[in-house]
Amino acid sequence: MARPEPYDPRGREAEIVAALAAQGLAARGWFALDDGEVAGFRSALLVGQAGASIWPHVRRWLDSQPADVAHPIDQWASATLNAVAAAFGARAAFPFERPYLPFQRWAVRAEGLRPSPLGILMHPVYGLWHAYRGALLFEAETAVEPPAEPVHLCDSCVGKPCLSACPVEAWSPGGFNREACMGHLQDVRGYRCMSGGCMARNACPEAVAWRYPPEVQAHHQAYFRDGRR
Ligand code: B12
Ligand code: SF4
Ligand code: SF4
Repeated sequence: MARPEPYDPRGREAEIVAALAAQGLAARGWFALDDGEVAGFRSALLVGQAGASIWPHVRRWLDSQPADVAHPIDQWASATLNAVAAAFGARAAFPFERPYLPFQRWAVRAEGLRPSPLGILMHPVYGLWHAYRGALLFEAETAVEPPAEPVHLCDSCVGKPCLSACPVEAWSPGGFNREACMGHLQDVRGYRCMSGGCMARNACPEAVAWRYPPEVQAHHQAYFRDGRR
């Protein structure tokens, strides 16, 4: 099939956004790619989920797959975003691909977000309850305005309860102590974190309506504990 000529992707923005939304995905913001940042590409659209918006789509997709899908969310994202990319002459890039692409830095550029004390970027609407599922890379440049700096909810948070809710104090200003967290999750005492999700993340009083449902959090925790993601 003939390769489409590079075109300004924002000219088709409404179509791209609609194609993503049909799969529970949100266009999170455009950013310019610096020279050679990803060879051959000049602009990109960051793609993510708001709350658990992708979950019904992942479940439906899984119903048509063999029982032993190793990484359900990543494989669904790959199938879904590669199809959208093909329809728009783009290339899809993913947060799980190695070497890792700097998705959080891209989010800072595209959305102006700042990190919470947990390291997870804090969104003014979705709080800690969002994630990046990929980016659509385009060959042509497009006009990109710097993102308006959103309110950083952590600035006005009294007491910062996220920092004191972890039973093994895995979070500190020095970063995330992955070993302490894993040790707890692998112990029977980690039952609450395994079934209902990370207690530190759930201690955040912001964006409660966007919190992932317990079964979604349990899914993520099981993959996290088993080192599968
Ligand atoms: C490896 C990895 C981990 C490792 C190590 C994390 C680490 N801090 O080094 C482990 C397994 C411990 C982990 C845990 C978690 N992770 Co993680 N992880 C990644 C992954 C796949 C690669 C990170 C990386 O090395 N990137 C490459 C470097 C070059 O890019 P970078 O943007 O500069 O990455 C750096 C920043 O993320 C930086 N960082 C952290 N916070 C901030 C904030 C700002 C403003 C900046 C500039 C940088 C920064 O640390 C990274 C390493 O230096 C990313 C996806 C991705 N491709 O980025 C997800 C990602 C960062 N993780 C994510 C999440 C949600 C988690 C968990 C909550 C668990 C989970 N799976 O739900 C925990 C949180 C623990 C924590 N605070 O670190 C999300 C964050 C979403 C968000 N809202 O910000 C990401 C973006 C995945 C996604 N699909 O959305 N993770
Ligand atoms: S509890 Fe407070 S400081 Fe922690 S992530 Fe939520 S808003 Fe930010
Ligand atoms: S999952 Fe549990 S042990 Fe791990 S950081 Fe969160 S609260 Fe702490």
